[in-house]
Amino acid sequence: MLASEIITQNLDALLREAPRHPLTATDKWVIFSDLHLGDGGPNDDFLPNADLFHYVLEHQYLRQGYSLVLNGDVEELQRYTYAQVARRWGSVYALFDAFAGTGRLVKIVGNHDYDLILKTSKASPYPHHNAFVFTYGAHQLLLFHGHQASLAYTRHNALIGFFLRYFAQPLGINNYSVAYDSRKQFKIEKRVYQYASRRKIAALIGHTHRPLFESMSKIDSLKFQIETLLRQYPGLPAEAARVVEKKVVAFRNQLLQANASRKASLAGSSRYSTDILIPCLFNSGCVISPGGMTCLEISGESLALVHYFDGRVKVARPGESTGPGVVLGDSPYHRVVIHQEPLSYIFSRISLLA
Ligand SMILES: [Mn+2]
Repeated sequence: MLASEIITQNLDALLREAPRHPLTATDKWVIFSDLHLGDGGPNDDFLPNADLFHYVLEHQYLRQGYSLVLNGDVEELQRYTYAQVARRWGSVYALFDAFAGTGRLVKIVGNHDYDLILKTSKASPYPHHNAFVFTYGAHQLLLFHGHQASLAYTRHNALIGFFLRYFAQPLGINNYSVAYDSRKQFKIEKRVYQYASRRKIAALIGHTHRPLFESMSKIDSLKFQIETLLRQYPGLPAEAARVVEKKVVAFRNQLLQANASRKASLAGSSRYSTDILIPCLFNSGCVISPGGMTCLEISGESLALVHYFDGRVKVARPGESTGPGVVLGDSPYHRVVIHQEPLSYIFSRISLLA
């Protein structure tokens, strides 16, 4: 069987077997992935953004009545035991407990925390899923971590528990995952994109650590917004024109910064096919970027890609910054909405274009 057929079967099974939740006007959800919680030591990828994550999850989401989806790679169990992670990050688990206690937590497994669903680590108190589906009328938004679109994992799937238990850990083989290599990222994104457009659904993943909105990277998204504004500009009354001018300049500066920080590589490209771009692929990014963290939000029947960062941290990669945004309370943390669209608009475009 062809690789693409195996992956299609895999993703069809996820779509068929996932728990479903119908979205309504009052639903408020936040989706985070790729926290990679470790033991708090110097190699713990979560540590640098731990305070940012804790603050935002508590103030911005728990207290404001959101439900939480954790879309995989929450625990870094390829390098640490669950007990080590739970011991160090009790304060984070206390927040997860608060969501779970009111029925507001959905936890999905990724490739780095896969053994939680195999029950090899019995300590985790939460149910674990391979995927989750939001329905919106007849439309479907499929949430899964994303590694299922890689054939390496597909081949391992049947044996993965056995492999982890009896070979990987005793031999000290921790990492058979994708490197964050842009060609591999692109391949996974492309497969999920092709699957979602063929099934006329929206797919929401993590795994590649690259935030995407409507199949577009941040660079594409900025270009798109500049174009949209320029189309509105001619014939605007003076006052509205000035608002648009300011926005275009701000987006233009962000775009120049973003372009300067990364070479024109696959990582900046949205071209999954030579045909029209279908707005069917979303990625929440990750919590462990040096430039802060990103997530996806559903509220008021809209979907938004949001970036949070610590204003005190001088970012090594300026392209990650997205403008000052809004400062949260008296914290050093900033919130920037990168892109937001109504669900009805997203789904009607998928239906019509795919
Ligand atoms: Mn992953």
